[in-house]
Amino acid sequence: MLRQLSLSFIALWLASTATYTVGQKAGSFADGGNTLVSAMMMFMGNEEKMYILDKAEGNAAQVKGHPAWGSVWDFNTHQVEVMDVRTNVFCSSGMHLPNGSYITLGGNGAVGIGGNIGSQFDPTQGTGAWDSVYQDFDGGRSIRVLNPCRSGDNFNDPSCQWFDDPTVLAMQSRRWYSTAEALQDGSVIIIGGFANGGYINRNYPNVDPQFEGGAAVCTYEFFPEKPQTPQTFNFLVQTSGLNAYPHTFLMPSGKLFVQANVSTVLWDANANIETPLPPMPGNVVRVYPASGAVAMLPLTPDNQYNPTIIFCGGSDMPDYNWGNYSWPFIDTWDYPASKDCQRITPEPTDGSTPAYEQDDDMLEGRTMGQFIILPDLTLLVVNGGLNGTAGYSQMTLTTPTFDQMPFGESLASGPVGQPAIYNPKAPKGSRWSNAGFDTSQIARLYHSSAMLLPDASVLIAGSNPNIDVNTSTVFPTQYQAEILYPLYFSAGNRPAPTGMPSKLTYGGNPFDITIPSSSYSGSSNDAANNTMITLIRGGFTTHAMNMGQRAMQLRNTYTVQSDGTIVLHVAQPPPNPYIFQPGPAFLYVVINGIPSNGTYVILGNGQIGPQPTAADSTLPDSIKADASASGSGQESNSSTSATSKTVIIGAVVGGIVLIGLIGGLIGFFVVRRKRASQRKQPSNLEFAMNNSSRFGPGAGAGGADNDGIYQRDMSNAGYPRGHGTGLMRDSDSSAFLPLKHENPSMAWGETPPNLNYDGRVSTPSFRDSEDTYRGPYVPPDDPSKQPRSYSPAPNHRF
Ligand SMILES: [Cu+2]
Repeated sequence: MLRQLSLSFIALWLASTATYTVGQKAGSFADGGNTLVSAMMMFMGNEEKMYILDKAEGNAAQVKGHPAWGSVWDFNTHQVEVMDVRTNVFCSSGMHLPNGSYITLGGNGAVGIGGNIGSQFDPTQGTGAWDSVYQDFDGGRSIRVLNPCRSGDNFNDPSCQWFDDPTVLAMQSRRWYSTAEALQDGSVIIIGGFANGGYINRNYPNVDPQFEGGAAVCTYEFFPEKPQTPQTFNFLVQTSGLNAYPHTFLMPSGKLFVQANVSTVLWDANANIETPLPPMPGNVVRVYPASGAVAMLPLTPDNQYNPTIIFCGGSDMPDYNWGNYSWPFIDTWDYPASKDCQRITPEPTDGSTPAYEQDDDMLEGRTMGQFIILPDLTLLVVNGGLNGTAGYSQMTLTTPTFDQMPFGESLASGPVGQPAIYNPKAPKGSRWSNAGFDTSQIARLYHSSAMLLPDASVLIAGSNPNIDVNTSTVFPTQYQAEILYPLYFSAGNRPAPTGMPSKLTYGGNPFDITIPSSSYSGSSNDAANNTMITLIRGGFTTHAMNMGQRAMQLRNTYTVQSDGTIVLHVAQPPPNPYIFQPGPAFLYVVINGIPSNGTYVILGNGQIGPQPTAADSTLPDSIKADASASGSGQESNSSTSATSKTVIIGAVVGGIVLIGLIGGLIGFFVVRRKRASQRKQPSNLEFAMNNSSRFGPGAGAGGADNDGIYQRDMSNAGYPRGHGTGLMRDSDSSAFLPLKHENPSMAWGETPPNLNYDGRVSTPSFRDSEDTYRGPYVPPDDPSKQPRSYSPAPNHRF
């Protein structure tokens, strides 16, 4: 009786504490919750928190008395909280730092209702300084810093919030649609963009490709700031117009592979020397707003860790059709997106000349398709549309009034709801498959995003091809997130490794990971042979890109014990930080194609600067057991029904008691990253695919290393512009804390600021800078094509 009582009590408690139930059916989409802001940008800050950013717009969710454009999503509970972001982060770039913090770079000027220029205009910047309704500040030069926190942290503490104050920390140039790429020392190069924007980065005819009257930014700079002023990157001049968000990847040599428009280059950014590579076959444009899916293929021992870049989809619209800052010159939504895929190995190890190689076509054309590298080293493509391009507009050259626009402001049509898998190791002709994937009913077009989750599922969110929040148009502002479960979720058990490290080094001593026999099935020797240890960095996602996304297979050998336990001997990453830049990633063990949950790790010493390296790990020989050893795990998920697998993930309502208890145990942490450096799972713990309890509240607390504060030291470096460089110090696992500017009068308060950009005081005599670089395009030979109802496009239009 007592037992019955307590069981029913437990059942009741479970029922009352379940925040949601999901079926983790392989290939399916499940509810991911409401992101409160439309997820234009996302990054996974640690094993718990996904940080989400939107443009400043009229979201219903409020923070500090204004619409929110930042939020944080909890992986365990799917609960979302708004976060205050001060500047307009609209179409910024972003990157991790070596200590696990993230920065977002640039954005747009302040806007108000309807995307109009903010109520306070800054003529020195030609854009809104602040808006009295949305209360956003100009984000054009912002460097926003976030130190990811965990559930046990106090999110009200400033160290868990966005640092966003360009009077303290800012880029040298305004940049919108810039690209960020991490360098081998953990610093970040920031490339290109618009000063003020539009559909594409040019006037037409394009007589001023370098400056476009002040709208184009064909330069690059660094974070932390270098003393030199931003230098011109000639490639951006050559690719003028279609050079926003240039696809950029650090190569093992230290050069950067950059692709924009239909051109490709290898670039030594230190010397600013370019080596041209072949043009893109078929003139397929891959950068925004063609927005092909682009990724670096996984780095593996088989390919000697030598990068190959893959480009899929985008658009082969002729050059004229792309139009200008104001709009495209054709009705893009009628133009089929490309299905073409090309690969290139920019630095062939055999000394051959780099060349694009035709790869298998995608199963359908996609613009705004996005590659997500999965832990099993296949590539998922999600989101996007069959036709058209990214961007949005209220007209085109050929559709001159908004009421004639068939898809509202969207310049794309035909959302593709079915994911597909690209297997880079499969023989040519068989690399693509969408078998087993459901089709989402949510259109994910412009300003959608996707990111790998620690449990190897994928969060898919966002979509808003609209100038402001619009929930009634054909492709509305989307707040509904989904979780996509890749096909390996059909497995009955997942590898449940113990001994996963929290830090990795460049070369040095190998480490052991233990796999209990209960977490796999079949022959132990075969399983050991069919094991990969993969390091996955999801990066910073926006605009169908994942800046910084990178995947690497670590070398390993194994010892199989007679009871089926597999001990993996794992090499550290190769001793070359150019191959996989320092910073955060998730470490997975993949057995027979089934990934474990990911463990959050930091590669490198956590500091910006030269990374310590040691000799490449030497591994012991593999030792097999006799043939009878086998795993005792379930072979496959006995039930694949979405409804029969009811899972309790997280426990928020009734679990508050539990969380409180954990909180009491771990104490009150203010500025701290807690990582389970010695996180160990009980060896008999089974991880069914639907078991996410590993990442339950406070999971990171055990064995937390209480590292020091990672902060900017403003006293140790020159500050030529009153902001910028600082030395990073201390360990990898603590907060990045930008210090306030020495002059407190320059810090921004809650009220409209006294804006002072490097001493340039606003004088309201300058006309709207729009007029200086943007006007209606009048084809010289056909005046009748002039749009009928042109009004200067505000700089936030796209
Ligand atoms: Cu955008």
